Amino acid sequence: DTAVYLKDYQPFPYCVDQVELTFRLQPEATRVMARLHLHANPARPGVNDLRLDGEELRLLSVTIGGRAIAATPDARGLTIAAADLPEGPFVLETEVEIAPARNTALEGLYMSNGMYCTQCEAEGFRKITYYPDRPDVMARFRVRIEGDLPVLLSNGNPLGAGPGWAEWDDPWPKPAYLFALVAGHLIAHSDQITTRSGRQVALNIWVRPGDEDRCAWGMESLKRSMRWDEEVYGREYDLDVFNIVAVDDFNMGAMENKGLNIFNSKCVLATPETMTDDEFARIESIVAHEYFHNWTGNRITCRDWFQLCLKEGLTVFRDQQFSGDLRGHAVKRIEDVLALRARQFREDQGPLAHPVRPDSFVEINNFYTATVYEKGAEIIGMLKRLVGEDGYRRALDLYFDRHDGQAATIEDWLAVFQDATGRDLTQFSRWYFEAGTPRVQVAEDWQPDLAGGTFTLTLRQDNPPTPGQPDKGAKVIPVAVGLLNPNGDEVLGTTILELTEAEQSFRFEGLGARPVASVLRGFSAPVVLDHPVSPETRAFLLAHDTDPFNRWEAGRSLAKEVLAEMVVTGAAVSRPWLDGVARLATDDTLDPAFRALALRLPSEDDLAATLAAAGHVPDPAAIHAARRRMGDALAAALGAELAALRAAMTVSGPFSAEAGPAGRRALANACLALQTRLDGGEAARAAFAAATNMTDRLAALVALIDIGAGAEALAAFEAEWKADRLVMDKWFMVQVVHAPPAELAATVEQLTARADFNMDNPNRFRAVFGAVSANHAGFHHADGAAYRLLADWLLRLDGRNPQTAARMSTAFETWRRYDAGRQALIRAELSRMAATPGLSRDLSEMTARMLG
Ligand code: HT7
Ligand code: ZN
Repeated sequence: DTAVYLKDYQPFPYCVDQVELTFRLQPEATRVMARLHLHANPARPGVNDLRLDGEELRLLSVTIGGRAIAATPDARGLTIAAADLPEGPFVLETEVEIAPARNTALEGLYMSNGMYCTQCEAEGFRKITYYPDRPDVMARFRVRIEGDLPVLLSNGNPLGAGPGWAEWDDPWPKPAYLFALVAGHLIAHSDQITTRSGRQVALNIWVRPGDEDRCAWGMESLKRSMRWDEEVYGREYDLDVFNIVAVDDFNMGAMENKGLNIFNSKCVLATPETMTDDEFARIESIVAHEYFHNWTGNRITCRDWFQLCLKEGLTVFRDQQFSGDLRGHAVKRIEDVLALRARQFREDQGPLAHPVRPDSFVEINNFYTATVYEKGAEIIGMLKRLVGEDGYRRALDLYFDRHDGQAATIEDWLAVFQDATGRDLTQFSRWYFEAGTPRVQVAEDWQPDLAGGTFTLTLRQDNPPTPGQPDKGAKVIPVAVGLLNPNGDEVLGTTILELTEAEQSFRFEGLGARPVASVLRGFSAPVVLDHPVSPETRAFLLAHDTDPFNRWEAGRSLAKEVLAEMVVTGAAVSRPWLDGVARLATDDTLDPAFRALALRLPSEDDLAATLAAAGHVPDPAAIHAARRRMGDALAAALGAELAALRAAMTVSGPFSAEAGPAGRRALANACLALQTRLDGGEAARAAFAAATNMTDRLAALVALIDIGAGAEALAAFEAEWKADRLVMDKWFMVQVVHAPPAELAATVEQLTARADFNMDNPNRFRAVFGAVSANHAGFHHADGAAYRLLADWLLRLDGRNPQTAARMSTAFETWRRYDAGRQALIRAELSRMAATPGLSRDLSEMTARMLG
């Protein structure tokens, strides 16, 4: 399969003014009639054939202006020779047959539990009908659905409906990837909202009967998102109806189809009994994310798929702002940075590293990555920091004014910032075009003098080589800095230092005494900070930093240093860390959610990355053992305070998923996990039995599994929830993530042999195999059993759902970190997958890139 290159972009030679689609739904033989109103595109003059994308379609007829055309499709589409096309505007009609019931790839039109649904981003529409399936071809869609089902939905506003049919009209021109259709026996949880200009909008969450009591949180989240976008970005909704549908079989979280968002049921359905606080928060942010796409993605879309970060980076940035506004910015920032480091840094530092705006791909589905999404959002955060609140607002207003209705590029995006603020962004644009995580080294110098002393911070940046990009120039890196005096008072409030050269020094005068520097406050740039300071200074910042992110970060850095020392030299857990974290955890003046985060130990994968970056070969078993020792020491240090803390965090009254009570539960459950290491599971057993919500119940279950005492609780959990797919996914997942390393492969074999393990359901597959690699010591067990098992299952899945198989193959992306033995084992699995006949384009691109 050949690569597609950004440099080869050309506008499509034809414009589609209007599309009329008729669907006659049948599981094995759905008919799709398409009428396309076309005219030549003046932006691409000349004599041009008309090339339509189309895959896995049975072509029944093609006509132009009512006249039949003899056109023979190939495996990827249909070409109509220029000679067969009239001079002026013309109408092309096609009829095809497809089989949604046999579509296990969940791309195009497919069936999930008897319901028809679609997934067209990125290139799924070509599995529905012949069409120029590219985002810069925007057209108005009118859709007629015929089928023996009570609910028939598509994009836009309803035009009319009767028994067995419905028609929809979307007044907003859109690319085909935003097309959607849903048909089934569905029930709506309905509400409404009036936009600030007075438009009445009907809101529906459509679910399978029985799930209607799980929609209230999703609906609340939707209404909050709609209000927030009006208030913060001045963006209003633009149709009479906004539909959300929950689907059980779905490759990702959700999809922003115009006026008809489709959600993985896991990402929208929630009750306190079935979903944890983290899942409630996730639902809130995904509902917001998909809603925000209505402006950043739908009204303004991407010219081509290389520009994916234009909509995804911006929409992630917006959903992060929204969640911060609702739930508190400090805790949200820490959570976002944890996720960024766990997924994006890992990607950026390995063989799959790619620029936020890539310049080539084989399979675009492989580029829905943490780099495009999360690093894309970080770049916007840096832009905002550099141009300020007002500059950002002016730039965004200009973006919406200038590009509404268009398919835009990153150059357009940067131009609105330049035009709105006057700032030259030429050097800044490297963030989009160059891969890799910059490393910023910090050196301090203090010169006492009569004027009160001079403190100098010297910052040095290194931009490491990444695949295809050996040399890189200096980036613009906003480094937020604050200075504290020895009493912990701030002597310099947060100030942005702009690092634009390989090395720069910044001087601060008249401070009186040597200050303590708090560097990269708020994680002001997505870089690895190398700021060598003593454990005492870290402990000081953990106790006193006025920037909450850096206060947490001080504890985190200290924990990593201590853990690394424990792994490498077998040292004991250090006192400054234990005392500092214990003090923070018991400080009632602090937000419980923040305290819970301070108690969380660095993950084993994170530690492996840290050790590898420091030139060590990480030993997964030693890391696992050291981390357990560290948890035990923390439990012992807090001792009897754990029970008292839990009691103080009791939440009374009816369940609420808001940040306040969720934070209290988070701290209580962090304490329960530690307590369980001391009391043999007594408190956790009681907590499991008494729990009235899934957060507390799952926390108690995990605490018990972690000490090898989970059997009884697992059986009780299964007995209670065996009929509930979403809850049982958690039951599968916790057993794999928390399996003792040597038992991981056997645990997976036993779980996958069960009748309720269904590999065609991505949630269930991910519950088991996503958890395999999350169990770091088990996945990297020296016998290689887990590597083999995962590769076997990825190969099986690849034949049915290549997109999910390829995405999950990233479990292997860190393979070069490990010792020669493990490297050989993983290389063998990657090579075996790569050499498998009939491997999908998706998985073959991923294995090739990982093998380098
Ligand atoms: N824009 C969507 C990305 C997407 C997707 C979603 C579901 C299934 C397959 C998909 N391929 C691409 C989701 C989002 O970022 O909002
Ligand atoms: Zn998105």
